Amino acid sequence: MDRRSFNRRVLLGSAAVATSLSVAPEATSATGPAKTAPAGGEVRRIKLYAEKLADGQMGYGLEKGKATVPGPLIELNEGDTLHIEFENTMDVAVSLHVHGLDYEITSDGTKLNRSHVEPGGTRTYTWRTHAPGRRKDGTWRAGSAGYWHYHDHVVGTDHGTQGLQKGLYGPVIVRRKGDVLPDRTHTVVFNDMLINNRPPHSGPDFEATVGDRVEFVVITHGEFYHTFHMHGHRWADNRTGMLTGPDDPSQVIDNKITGPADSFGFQVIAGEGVGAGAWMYHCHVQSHSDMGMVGLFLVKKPDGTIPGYDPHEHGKEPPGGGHEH
Ligand SMILES: [Cu+2]
Repeated sequence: MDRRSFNRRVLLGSAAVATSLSVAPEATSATGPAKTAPAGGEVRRIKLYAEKLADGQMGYGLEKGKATVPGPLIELNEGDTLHIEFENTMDVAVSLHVHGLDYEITSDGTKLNRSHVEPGGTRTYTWRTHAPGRRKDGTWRAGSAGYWHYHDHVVGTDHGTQGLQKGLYGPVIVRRKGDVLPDRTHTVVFNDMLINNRPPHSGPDFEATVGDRVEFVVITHGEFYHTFHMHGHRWADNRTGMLTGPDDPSQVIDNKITGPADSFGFQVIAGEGVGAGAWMYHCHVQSHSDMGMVGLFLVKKPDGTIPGYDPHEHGKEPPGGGHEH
């Protein structure tokens, strides 16, 4: 991925998924060779802001005044280094703590080692990634590739408990050279009894057209264990969520237990073998789904219609944002 396409992905961040409405049928990836991730090794730099939102929540954003919950998707390729110029625009101390990546203790994002940011302050956090390889002692060292996440570790308590409750979290994807790239990526965060800090029974809903290659990043925060289930679609329970071939022993699933700070991801071909429809995804702990931990994967026909689905009947707001590729 060259620098320009990286910037497009990161900077588009939470740009509305509305462009998917105009995706031509021939642009769907399942009909041609899949695009794949290049080798990493680049040094990149972004700005990130922590902000209070109008509704009392808190979010991370790539531009001032544009913070979102979840925060922006940050994508890297194994071998990349990312310098994040982080600014705290809030009146409480905050931090940035990442899972899965390499960072020195000065980028830990905790008060324990003074790597947080006081109100009005700035700090550069540096995240590094590496490809897998053999150590000198002969053992195998895992690469950084995976579905990871970042979050505050300071607001409310020394573990960022209140910051997490208020929305200071976001997704990180590290790709390995050759990993299949999706058409777009959506983030689902089970945070206590909410999804993406939205009111119960209000999604978020995600739109696609039959044949689109859609990636989901699923993260859990808070106090509870959940089970993520998606109707009509399945994935492999491994690093990428995709089988590497006919002999890949990974189990294929459509339901996965996930606890606080867990993260996983997968790609589906929207409507593959099942067609268009308003496909539910939800926590499968029955009381949790009954209390509103449910959203829709709205898979449209090429003509834009969804059989059997009337949005007004469901009293739905427009679908939530996504990260277009
Ligand atoms: Cu649940």
